[in-house]
Amino acid sequence: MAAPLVCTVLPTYNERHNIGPLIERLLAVNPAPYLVLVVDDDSPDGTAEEVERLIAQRPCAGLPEPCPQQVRLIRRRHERGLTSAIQRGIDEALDTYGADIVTWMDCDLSMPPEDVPRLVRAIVEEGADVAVGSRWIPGGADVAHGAMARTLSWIINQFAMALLSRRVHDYTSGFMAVRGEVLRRLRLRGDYGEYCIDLLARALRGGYRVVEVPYVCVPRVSGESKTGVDLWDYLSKGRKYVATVVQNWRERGQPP
Ligand SMILES: Nc1nc2c(ncn2[C@@H]2O[C@H](COP(=O)(O)OP(=O)(O)OP(=O)(O)O)[C@@H](O)[C@H]2O)c(=O)[nH]1
Ligand SMILES: [Mg+2]
Repeated sequence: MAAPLVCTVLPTYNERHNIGPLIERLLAVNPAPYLVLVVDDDSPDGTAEEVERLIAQRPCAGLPEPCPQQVRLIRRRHERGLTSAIQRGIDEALDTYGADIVTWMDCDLSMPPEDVPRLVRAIVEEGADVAVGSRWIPGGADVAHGAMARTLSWIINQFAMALLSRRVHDYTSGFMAVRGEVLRRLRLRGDYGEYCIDLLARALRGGYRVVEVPYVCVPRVSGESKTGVDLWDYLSKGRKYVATVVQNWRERGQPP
């Protein structure tokens, strides 16, 4: 059987200093056929220009044959938002490139790119439909965030486990690999991190095999967090997370 085409979607807003090292590290560990799709929302810091520079330096830039490892940029000029950016990348990966597996992650280098092949292996070798990076199972950890953020994450995950399923311990991970056919059926819902709770809940409800892969979340290398640093930022995002858990609990028994 031919090797599956794996595509990593990278949603970016102001990640100029992180995006180059992230792409290089991804290309170093993911065997061909492999595609990186950056979805940038017209970042004022020049993230898109940085990606264009990198693409121009690629060994197969300008050649008619497609690269076995490609890097592509989608630049959204009039749209913003994490969930819609990831969905845009997923659509492009499936419809334009025919990806078999789509992965995505934050671009702040908090999620080690070297762990992407482990997520992919969970699908290819262990038969998972959805592989999710987890900080809250043995081997995983969060050394990036302070006590307040970790406590809020623990509370929301306990709540999600109590109402939805204990098969997942990190509902707010955002570090995932998913089979293309699952993503053709389940489109992302939400604005920010709540899409992850929602997708995992619906995948479980739909009978898909969800596997957790431990990973260690490390501090952002450069630039600023979009979630925020104070309690108010966390609570206003947390409200949506709680609402998403409750919505999925209400939808239990319904098709995903
Ligand atoms: N395209 C796009 N990407 C976004 C947008 N908002 C955030 N991102 C990206 O989404 C990822 C997560 O953002 P972060 O700033 O790391 O926020 P976070 O992971 O929720 O918060 P921290 O835990 O503090 O890192 C990063 O790759 C951002 O660049 C957006 O509106 N559009
Ligand atoms: Mg982050």
